[in-house]
Amino acid sequence: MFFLVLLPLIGIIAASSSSHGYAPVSVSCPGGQLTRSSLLGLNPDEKRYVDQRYTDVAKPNLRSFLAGANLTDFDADSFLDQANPTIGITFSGGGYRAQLSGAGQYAALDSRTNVVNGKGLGGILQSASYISGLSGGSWLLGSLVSNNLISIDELIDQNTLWQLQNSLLTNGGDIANHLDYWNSISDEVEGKKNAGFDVTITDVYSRALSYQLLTNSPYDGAGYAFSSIINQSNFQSFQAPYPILVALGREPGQSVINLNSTVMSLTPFELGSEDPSLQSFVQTKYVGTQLDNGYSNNISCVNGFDNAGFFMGTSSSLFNGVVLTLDSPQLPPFLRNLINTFIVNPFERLNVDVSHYVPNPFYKSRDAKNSIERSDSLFLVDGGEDGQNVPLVPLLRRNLSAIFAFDNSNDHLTWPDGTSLIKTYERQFSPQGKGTPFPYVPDQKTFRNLNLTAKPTFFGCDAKNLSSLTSDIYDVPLVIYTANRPYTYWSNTSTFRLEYQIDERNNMIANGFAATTRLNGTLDEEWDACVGCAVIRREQERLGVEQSEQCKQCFQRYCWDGTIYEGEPIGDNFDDNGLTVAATYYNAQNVPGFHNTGPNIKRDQVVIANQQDYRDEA
Ligand SMILES: *[C@@H]1O[C@H](CO)[C@@H](O)[C@H](O)[C@H]1NC(C)=O
Ligand SMILES: *[C@@H]1O[C@H](CO)[C@@H](O)[C@H](O)[C@H]1NC(C)=O
Ligand SMILES: *[C@@H]1O[C@H](CO)[C@@H](O)[C@H](O)[C@H]1NC(C)=O
Ligand SMILES: *[C@@H]1O[C@H](CO)[C@@H](O)[C@H](O)[C@H]1NC(C)=O
Ligand SMILES: *[C@@H]1O[C@H](CO)[C@@H](O)[C@H](O)[C@H]1NC(C)=O
Ligand SMILES: *[C@@H]1O[C@H](CO)[C@@H](O)[C@H](O)[C@H]1NC(C)=O
Ligand SMILES: *[C@@H]1O[C@H](CO)[C@@H](O)[C@H](O)[C@H]1NC(C)=O
Ligand SMILES: *[C@@H]1O[C@H](CO)[C@@H](O)[C@H](O)[C@H]1NC(C)=O
Ligand SMILES: CC(=O)N[C@H]1CO[C@H](CO)[C@@H](O)[C@@H]1O
Repeated sequence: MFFLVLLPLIGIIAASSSSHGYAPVSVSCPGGQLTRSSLLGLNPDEKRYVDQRYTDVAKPNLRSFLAGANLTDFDADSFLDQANPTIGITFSGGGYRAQLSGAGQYAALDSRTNVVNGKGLGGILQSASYISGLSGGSWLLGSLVSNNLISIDELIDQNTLWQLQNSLLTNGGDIANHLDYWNSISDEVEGKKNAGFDVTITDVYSRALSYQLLTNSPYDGAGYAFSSIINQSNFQSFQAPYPILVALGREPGQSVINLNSTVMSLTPFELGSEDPSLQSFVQTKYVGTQLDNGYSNNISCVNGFDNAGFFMGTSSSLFNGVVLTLDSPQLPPFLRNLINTFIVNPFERLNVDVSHYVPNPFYKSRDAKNSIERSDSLFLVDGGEDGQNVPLVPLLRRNLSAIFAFDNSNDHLTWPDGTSLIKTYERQFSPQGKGTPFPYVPDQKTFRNLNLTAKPTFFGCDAKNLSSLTSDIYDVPLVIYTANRPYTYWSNTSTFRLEYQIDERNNMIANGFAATTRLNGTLDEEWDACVGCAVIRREQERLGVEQSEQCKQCFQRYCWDGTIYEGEPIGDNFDDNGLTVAATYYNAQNVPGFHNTGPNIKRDQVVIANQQDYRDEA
């Protein structure tokens, strides 16, 4: 028995020394079934984490947010003694545009952000139970949680992560001058192959991504497992919302739309889907292990397949294609051959975005109920490919009171027009969407012409009006929708832009901050109170508590009231509601709150006022 355990270990040690730990390794199996049915409810480890976080961290932070939000005729303490409002935050895809806009949106919700002048929504991040992201949003979320939930201020100050002036592909130069970089990537991917695993373009691309997103860990995260984030101090002390990266199940040669997609959640504890096409989860740490009905019939199991960069690469696999532009004689032969396979083989080329999870953890030789369980391979693709570019579905399955939905999609001239929300709204009526009730939303024309992307908009403001969607109306979240919008910068940069100078990066972040804070609170000084009204709304309704006059007025300003726009298209109205004309960014130092420009500006760009000062005033 001893002998049997040692044999695989020897192979592994050889593989990992050349692959910097990117190759999965053999470990002894924990025993028992490593998969579980989602019909039994939430993963018990997740539930323990989220419950304890709620009591120790989220609720106390919500208490102080509400106490500081200047809500009139509302006693936060006595309300929270009887109610438990819960919050989710979700970030759309859209490449670096989404990552950077999302970073500003995240900073606006983070109480650690040093707000120099004015108001943010600091404390919402600390009050949230869940946070999800897909594609470019998964780069944001995956990078932050893999770095112990670093704040954006600190990330900018450290100056090691997100050095986007170095292109994703070349790491800041041409291939010939960066052979070390390419040799490392090649060795790492080859190491995984030598350990017996399928490798695809996702592996190459994931490693390249990691040199931007996981720079702080040895070999840029080559050995960093997504399951290991629970060992970080922030998770150990329940400071982090529970993170969910989103990808989709899709077999090569197939296509997905919102109505038939399998939405997969990639979390620190488990990976899988509640959707009827799977209804199963596997322990993240053991992905890569050969399983039959969740059992290993080998004494050794696999760890390390769940590389954090590989998970982010899976969620954003639409970008795999950019690697094909690298066909260069200077690349290491292993890499050149791998890339070449995808260039010359038309089928592979068409499916270049497919990430291989082989062996399929959900495989069942007996009693397979669906095509995923019948297949020996699991194929995952970019979470946005079904048009649901804001990863709401996993949050909808968790009955939150309010969800902050940040949409940095490219729907129209690289601005969002509500398409993602519409897809999620429609999906609830399909068999796959059962159990994901989502409030009514209008069509794209209404989003654009009634200014629903021009400022934050609330959907599902009145639970009673949701009764034709579900009988559990208080379990449907109120959605606080914030679309990318030019407040201080033309933030509609191309999805496939792979390089940003540091000042451009910071301007994108600052604009995301402005979009989330109503431009430093200048467009509505009651904005934080209105957000408070939205967060408490469902629990007030559940308890039959009347809204205050202030909250009613907030809802008149921010709720979509059911109107559908029937007139001629007006356009984007970038100057509406007094919102900044983006041209002012050229004069960014004159924009309220932005002490911008010049090479040395870091902190002040992102943040606007000393939140503590503001809190003390309140
Ligand atoms: C058990 O796992 C080891 C290491 O992964 C592998 O080499 C071996 O083939 C497996 N044995 C069986 C019976 O699957
Ligand atoms: C967390 O750390 C402990 C102690 O180092 C280790 O045994 C465990 O495997 C780690 N857990 C994960 C999921 O990485
Ligand atoms: C999903 O629907 C699309 C559009 O109807 C179709 O092309 C595709 O084959 C379907 N995929 C699956 C997996 O059913
Ligand atoms: C969410 O609510 C539905 C309907 O009330 C319930 O069936 C389900 O178990 C709840 N899920 C969670 C995670 O609380
Ligand atoms: C950005 O938005 C402006 C205004 O709608 C538009 O003119 C421009 O073409 C957009 N840029 C991109 C890259 O789509
Ligand atoms: C209220 O419900 C109706 C359907 O019963 C729907 O058409 C309308 O859009 C909803 N209004 C709002 C504001 O969600
Ligand atoms: C949308 O904004 C434009 C431009 O400011 C304004 O003219 C129009 O009245 C607004 N529409 C609504 C419904 O508020
Ligand atoms: C709090 O709200 C009141 C009434 O809306 C307003 O007069 C006051 O200036 C606000 N205080 C702060 C600190 O925003
Ligand atoms: C620089 C600047 O204009 N900051 C403003 C941000 O918002 C607060 C509150 O609305 C103002 O007091 C600051 O002057």
